[in-house]
Amino acid sequence: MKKFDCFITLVGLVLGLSFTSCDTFISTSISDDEALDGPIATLSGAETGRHIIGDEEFSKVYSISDGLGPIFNAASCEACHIADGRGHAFTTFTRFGRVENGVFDALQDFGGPQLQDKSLPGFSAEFLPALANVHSGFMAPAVTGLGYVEALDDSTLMRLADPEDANKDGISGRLNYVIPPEFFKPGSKHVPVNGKYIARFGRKAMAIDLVHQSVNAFFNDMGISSEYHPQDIRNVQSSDVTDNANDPEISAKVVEDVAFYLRTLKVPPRRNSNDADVIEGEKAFLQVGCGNCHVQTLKTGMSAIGSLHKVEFHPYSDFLLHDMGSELNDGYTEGDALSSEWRTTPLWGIGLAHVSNGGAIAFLHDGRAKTIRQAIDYHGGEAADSRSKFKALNAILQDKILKFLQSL
Ligand code: HEC
Ligand code: HEC
Ligand SMILES: [Ca+2]
Ligand SMILES: [Ca+2]
Ligand SMILES: [Ca+2]
Repeated sequence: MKKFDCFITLVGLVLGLSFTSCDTFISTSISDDEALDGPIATLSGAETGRHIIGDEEFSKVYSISDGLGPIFNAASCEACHIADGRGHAFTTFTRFGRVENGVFDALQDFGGPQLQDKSLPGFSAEFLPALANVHSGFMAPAVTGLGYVEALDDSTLMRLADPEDANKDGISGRLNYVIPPEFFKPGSKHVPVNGKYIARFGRKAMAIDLVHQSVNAFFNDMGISSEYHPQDIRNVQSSDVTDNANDPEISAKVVEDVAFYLRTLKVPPRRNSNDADVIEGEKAFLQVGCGNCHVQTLKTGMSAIGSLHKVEFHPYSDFLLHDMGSELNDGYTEGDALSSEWRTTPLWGIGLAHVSNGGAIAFLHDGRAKTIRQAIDYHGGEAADSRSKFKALNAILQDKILKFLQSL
């Protein structure tokens, strides 16, 4: 994506937010070794071609006649996943629900769980219903390297999980098993348990694969029905009907091309990995236990894409749910995840956050942390011990850990 596309995306983003150009968010000169977007270098010609087609779909700004809305959060994927990087405070959306006697209700009859707070002219947007007593902000995560994550075998994730903390290191790590959508096609890497499948995408790990995630994103974030999800969105809080665009608004191929684009995005390029401070910083990172969740190296299983077939990669995540303690417990939840549980955010690319965010970088699921140090401060629950150990280090070693993270 070029800066020009980004400008269009932001202008198209939301009626009312057109005052700004992409320069606010993307530094003016991004060299290739700093860019988050771009295909895996070793793709075949045909794969690269399809990646480019998917890229166009990912940045396409949907209009009324394309089927946008009638309620939505933004008009393109790229509006939130700017330059394939992390999102922004102003594209963060809200999900809500109600907790009563300890039981969570996603309030589906009242527009839950996702608040589509924008609408086409002539339609009403959703509001947070009075019944909702819990809500969480969701900021878009970076989408780099996701094909490697998708290519992990379920058995790898199952091996990492330790729900009962059998090894007594204070860290459990759980999987979210979800009922698959009708269109889900299980492959050999998937191991169903009682008809449910391990989900690995999303901040609470609710999507099984990239098609699943993309179908949900088109529908919930943009109000776009697809051959995978032919029924369009409508505001159930009102008597509004759905939009005038014929359903399905996009074909299965568009969804698959977008998923293919995500699948074939390169991993964020590392910088300064031979720097002595960075090397020492990583040692200290592992010593204080960050690496127990932010796992350095994983290996993919079988993949139809040669570049993703049985290769090692370094996401600095185990893609499991962890209890992060009371400060990160918003009361809101999804699937089997507890409200205090979040999926370990991969740390690859974190040092390139400025590329997609400009000066105002935000961390954690809702962007509440403005610096990496603040993000660490919010770690509690299973990560409390690791955070204490980090804070007990002298300032020089702490800085080396931060320098290491900046190299990712
Ligand atoms: C309004 C902002 C917004 C729009 C538009 C949007 N996303 Fe997202 N995206 C998010 C947020 C927030 C999350 C985290 C959601 C969650 O945890 O369930 C997310 C998560 C994802 C993930 C999972 C990443 C991971 O690490 O697990 C993928 C993949 C993704 N989006 C793809 C897309 C695609 C494809 C589109 C367009 C069809 C799209 N998104 C549109 C905000 C957005
Ligand atoms: C028990 C597992 C666990 C341990 C141990 C852990 N983390 Fe995390 N980390 C997480 C989870 C889960 C999140 C996402 C929390 C959220 O979004 O609310 C996260 C988020 C982060 C983020 C924010 C990433 C982003 O892009 O928003 C940073 C930075 C981070 N961790 C660094 C560290 C460091 C440094 C250590 C060691 C001092 C550490 N973590 C130890 C689980 C862990
Ligand atoms: Ca629509
Ligand atoms: Ca809604
Ligand atoms: Ca429609």
